[in-house]
Amino acid sequence: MIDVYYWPTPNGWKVTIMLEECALPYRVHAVDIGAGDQFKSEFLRISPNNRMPAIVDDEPAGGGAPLAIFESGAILEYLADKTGQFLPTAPRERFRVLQWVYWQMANFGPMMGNANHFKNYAKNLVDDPAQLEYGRKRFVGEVDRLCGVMDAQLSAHAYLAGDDYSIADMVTWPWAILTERLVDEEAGKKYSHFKRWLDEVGARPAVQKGRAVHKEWGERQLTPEQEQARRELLFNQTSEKVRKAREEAARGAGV
Ligand SMILES: N[C@@H](CCC(=O)N[C@@H](CS)C(=O)NCC(=O)O)C(=O)O
Repeated sequence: MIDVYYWPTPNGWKVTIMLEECALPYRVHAVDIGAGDQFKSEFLRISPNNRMPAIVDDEPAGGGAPLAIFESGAILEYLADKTGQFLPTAPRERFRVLQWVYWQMANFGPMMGNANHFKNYAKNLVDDPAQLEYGRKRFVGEVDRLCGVMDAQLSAHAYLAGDDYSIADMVTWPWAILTERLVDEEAGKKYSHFKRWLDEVGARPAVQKGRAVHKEWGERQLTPEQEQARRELLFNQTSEKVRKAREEAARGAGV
């Protein structure tokens, strides 16, 4: 059985989508990142970077003790190798997929996160919204560039890594579906191949199932005080703040 440490966000959906695609049995554990669960010591033993998703496989590929893995890209690569699906073994084909997985992990995901932060979140966190203009322009611009890169690739290929659906699509789609809502409402109109791919991948039953896992956790209405506490917790995480949050979580105080 695979234990999944999860909250319904794009990085979380990558893992549930892959598990659904592979029809692997799994058990979901909530990591409420707005309430500080990512700082609990039992979670940090699995995911030392205080980020979800993470998994623990108690019947790991290769045998032995239960295996814990954090970082969504590594998790999908592991599950692909374990099941022999969605990531070829021959070097040429394998790296055709992995280069797009790393592209997402190092580029599209972080740039989407930063663009969303500067465009939608940060205005409530600074005294002078004009301070945000440089960051907004830089990261919204990067998302636009990356959508163009994807669109060019998808104009020549059915999927990101070529003719076959792979873990590269699974790590990218959960962020890509948010582009219009969070960053650029024209993205679907500007990038027709990107839009075609978004719709095709989104029509897969496993993708729909994976994305729907505990959707209700993300839809809870927070009071303004809870929302303020969530922002305090999630943004400006210096090593000192993380140390304090760990201590509070260890005392069971919540954050
Ligand atoms: N590169 C990591 C990113 C994970 C990540 O940023 N997770 C966010 C939620 S989407 C999180 O756990 N945030 C908790 C926090 O910021 O303290 C991955 O893909 O697994």
